[in-house]
Amino acid sequence: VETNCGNLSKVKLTSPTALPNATGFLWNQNMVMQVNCRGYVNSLFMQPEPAKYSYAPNMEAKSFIQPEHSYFSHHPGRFFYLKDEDSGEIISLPYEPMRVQLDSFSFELADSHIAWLIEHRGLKIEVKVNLTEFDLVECWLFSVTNATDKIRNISVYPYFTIGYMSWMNQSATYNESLNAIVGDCVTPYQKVEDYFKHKDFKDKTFFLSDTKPSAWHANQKVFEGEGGLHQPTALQADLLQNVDARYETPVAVMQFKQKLLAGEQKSYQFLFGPAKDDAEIATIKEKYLGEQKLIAARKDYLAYIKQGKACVTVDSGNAGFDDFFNHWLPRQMFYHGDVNRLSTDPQTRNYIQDNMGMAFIHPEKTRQAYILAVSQQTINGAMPEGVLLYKDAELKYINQVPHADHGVWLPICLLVYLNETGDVSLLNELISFADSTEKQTFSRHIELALDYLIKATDHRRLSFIEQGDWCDPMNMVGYKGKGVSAWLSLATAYAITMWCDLCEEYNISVNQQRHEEYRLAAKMMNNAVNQHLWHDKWFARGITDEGRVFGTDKDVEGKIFLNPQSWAMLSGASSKEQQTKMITAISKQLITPQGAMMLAPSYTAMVEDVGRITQKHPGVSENGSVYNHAAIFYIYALYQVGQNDLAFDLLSKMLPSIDNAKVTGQLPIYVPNYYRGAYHQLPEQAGRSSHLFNTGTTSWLYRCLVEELCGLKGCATGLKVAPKLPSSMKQISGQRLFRKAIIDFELYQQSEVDTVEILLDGQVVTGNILGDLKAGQQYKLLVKLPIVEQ
Ligand code: CEZ
Repeated sequence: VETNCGNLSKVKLTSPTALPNATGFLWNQNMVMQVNCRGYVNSLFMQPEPAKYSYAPNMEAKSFIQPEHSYFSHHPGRFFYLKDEDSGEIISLPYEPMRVQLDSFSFELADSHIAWLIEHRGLKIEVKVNLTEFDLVECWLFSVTNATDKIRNISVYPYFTIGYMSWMNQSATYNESLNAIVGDCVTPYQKVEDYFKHKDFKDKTFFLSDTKPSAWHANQKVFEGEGGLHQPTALQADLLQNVDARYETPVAVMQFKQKLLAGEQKSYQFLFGPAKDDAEIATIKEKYLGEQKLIAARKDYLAYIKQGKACVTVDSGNAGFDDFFNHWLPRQMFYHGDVNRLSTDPQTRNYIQDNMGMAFIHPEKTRQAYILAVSQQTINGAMPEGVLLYKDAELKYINQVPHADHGVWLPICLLVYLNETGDVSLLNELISFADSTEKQTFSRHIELALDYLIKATDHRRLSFIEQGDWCDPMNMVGYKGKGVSAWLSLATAYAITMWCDLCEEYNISVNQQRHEEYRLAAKMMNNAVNQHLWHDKWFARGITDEGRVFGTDKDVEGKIFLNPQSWAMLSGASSKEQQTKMITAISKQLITPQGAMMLAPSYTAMVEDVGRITQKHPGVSENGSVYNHAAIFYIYALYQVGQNDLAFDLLSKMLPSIDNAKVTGQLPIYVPNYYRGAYHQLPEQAGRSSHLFNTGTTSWLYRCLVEELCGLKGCATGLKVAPKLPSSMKQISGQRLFRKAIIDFELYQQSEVDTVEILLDGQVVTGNILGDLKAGQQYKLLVKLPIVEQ
């Protein structure tokens, strides 16, 4: 694996077998594709619910993208068979399905395209794919150069999976006027009302080329024949037999017979995607087919991805670290904020946290999102399970399960928006409710959410958990209506405190008496957690419907959970002394080379008063993986209590890098939702990446970089300077965009100073707030920090 920094970052993998599951991803508002280094692809588009156009060979259940996705030989992919007509040798590119060892291989991930550079027996091949800014189409370019001094006769056969489209009706054939293979189907349904919903579906899959093929094939089984995908029977003939698929599984294969003179290059352009009808395919063809059009589309798509530039760039001297924070993390954060993980009903907590990240990129989007979220609150204060993003969207899957935590996120995440923008006008926006046209200010919406949370507590003032809190699958702790959550009680106390602090800091006019009551409520909840859930060295996770306290040393499995410890630090429930004990217990039981596990030991059998989480495989997802979302809460909490070295150490462990790629199996272009845990139970699998790039981690990780590590955090009166450099990082420089001012900064530890010294454009700053930064102006900030001893 290699990376190179600079304006256009690229990550390269030079073997198809070293990290066989390594992937990159491309997306736009309407589709996403995850591309595996060996040629497999997972892709979906929105119509407006997620749908497929390149299917697996069997009927798939609809679900979110799976962790540790498994690839198999007939897995959907985009492959190219290549026949040397002179020697008869056949290979497949980029690697699957034939798995022939290639002379050289490079899988390259850039901002807005994914490419392979391959050499084999004197042929140089480049395969490149990009998406467009809005349309539903993959743009592929396949170029082959004869690098020898002899004439070469070859056949190129793109093999694009259409797959098992439908049990009702499916077919595919070559359409001459479009110069495309077009698969067609009827999305299966049984209810008559679905007919009307499906009527306008894009039930066609097209594979279109700029070059007329010598022959084609659209029938997967016949193409493969007895040889299998490894050695397809159809490739034995001089020419493909132009075979349709009539209710057989469709595929898109074309053959291009080509003579290449010495040094000659030949390129083929292909367009692949879903469409409603031939007219739509023709429109896409008109828009994107042709060299100039492709170049223009690539440029626009790059410009779209570049909109994800965030507010900080850093130079720490560690190229991998810088590249990740300057490039890949903002890119991933932008994906979350801009397209909401391509869901039409994102879970409310995800929506709010993903949009917290957007405050570092396009805060006006955060503003809109937060207004939309509270407009779906009911007048009793309850926040919805998910936020519906279009008129006919419905709450589905996990959003039909009652979770008790949705009210805490807005008061917690709102501060980032205010800090980045200073825009207090948001708080006075008048917004209606899901079940009432009555309008209330944004502030009032937040307070109604807090009132609801405060009421949703038991006689001890602990928060009911219903069928889950932040932890989705902790569904049986309180399903009978009694069980309570330590984490949610702490999160509620934290949300209340954040809200009261924010109002004070930003001078928001409030009902004083109400705010005093809020402060008191937060204190009482913290006290209740201490009284009922502190167990000697750490906080328990909750009390079940049966009254059993769990997440303590008495348990054999699930003894200690990370979240209650982190959030006790945030909410102010824990004393210094307790914190020391918690940190020690976490270090002993939860820390692994990839970071902090979410709980330990992982459950190995169902616990009926805890729930579905205990049925997940040990070390996977919430059952004790290094679940990065939980790990970043801990890191953020450590920063709040001054544990800067420890925070940085764990943050470094979380970052995907070239060094840990062998263990994680992924490339350093996104932070995954988890690394396998159960470190002591299943050490062999520990550390493996989930390869899932959907995760609430991104915004918090970026927040830690900007507000904590660099300590360049907005506040009511300007930009607060309070870096938290660890002992191992003696300096960091970079550029911070803040309310449209540009600040070039250098932060370094220096033995001459024993207190922080701040210079702005050479002038000493008293206090640590840069008060009157002007939009459009560029500044030079120098911060000298006392040396932090190891
Ligand atoms: O989904 C995430 C949720 O999107 O799990 C987090 C939760 O806070 C996020 O909102 C922790 O539970 O079993 C399940 O239902 C899983 O919980 C998944 O839905 C989980 C996956 O990691 C999705 O990426």
